[in-house]
Amino acid sequence: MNIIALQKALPEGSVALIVSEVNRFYFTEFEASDGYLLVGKTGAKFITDSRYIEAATAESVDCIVELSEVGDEFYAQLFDTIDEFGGKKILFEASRLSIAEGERFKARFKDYELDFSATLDKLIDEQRMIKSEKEYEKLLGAQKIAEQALLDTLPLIKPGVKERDVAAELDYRMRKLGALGVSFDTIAVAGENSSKPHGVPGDYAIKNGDFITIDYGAIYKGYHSDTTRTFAVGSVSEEQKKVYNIVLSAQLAGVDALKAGLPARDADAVCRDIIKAAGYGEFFGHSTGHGVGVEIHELPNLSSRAAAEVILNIGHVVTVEPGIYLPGKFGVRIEDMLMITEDGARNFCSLPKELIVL
Ligand SMILES: [Mn+2]
Repeated sequence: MNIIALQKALPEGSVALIVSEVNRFYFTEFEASDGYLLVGKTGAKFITDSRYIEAATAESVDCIVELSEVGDEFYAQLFDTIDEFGGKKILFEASRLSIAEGERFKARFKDYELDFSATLDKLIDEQRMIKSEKEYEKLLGAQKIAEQALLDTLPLIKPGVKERDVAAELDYRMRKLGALGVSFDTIAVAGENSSKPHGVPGDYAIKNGDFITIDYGAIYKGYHSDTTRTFAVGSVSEEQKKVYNIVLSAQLAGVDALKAGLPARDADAVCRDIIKAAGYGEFFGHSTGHGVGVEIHELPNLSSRAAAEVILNIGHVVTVEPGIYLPGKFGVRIEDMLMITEDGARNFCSLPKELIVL
């Protein structure tokens, strides 16, 4: 369906030449490190090499699959396809093409007009933001795996256990439960390390009275999940409780505010204003959330820097993840992933959010 939607949106006489791995996957639903996807108004062809041809032929959707020719014949193959699709202008993914690749295409594609502007990126980004029911199911599949893995890992978190062991357990369990991989390097940071929003799990052994923040996700059928929870271990101080509850109220308000028509920057402001009003504004440095899909970070961004025209729409999948980080002390972040629906937003995440003391 994704190829068909792009075909509808393409300007007459243009052919999109998609070379990035992520967008090839998005459109063909087939993962390969090599390939060229040509999409014109009247057809779509995925050209790939012998390592992938058998699987690509069986699994790619809405396009013809062809084995790539070698040498100069390869370019003849591209030109034949472009001509067949009536292409005069070739649109490239400007934001994903290297300058070297662009130069290579310029040298070869003498008889066509080449468009390295943002035209194609805009079409693709607009489309990728709106998730279908099928994509929703894949994202939910990723989330379910991630949640089960965390629930299975929690009993192992206790004083003396190292951050890296928590991260490794979580990754292992996600794989065992069917994840193709992890969404990004799992963050499991405890004690003072938890004040670093994207800290790296190391040899630090968890102590009684620590917070541990776990930010992680699973990849399922090419789609990512993204969740963060902060837990207390053994005991919790009044200051920890206070900060946790400020983040929690900001996160709940952010989740509650999500709806079609809301400017992305306003979604950020809902969370930020609560943290500011509580006196912790300077300790919440990152943006409130981001889109998720075939990439862990995609559009739209829930950010104070988002343009006023960025408006949440039905089908957008975004995270809401405010945090407070007190250097040398501790940090708290709570993150859910949600899809904007006709009547608000559907939360992928069903993990509890109230402060849990492990
Ligand atoms: Mn995130």
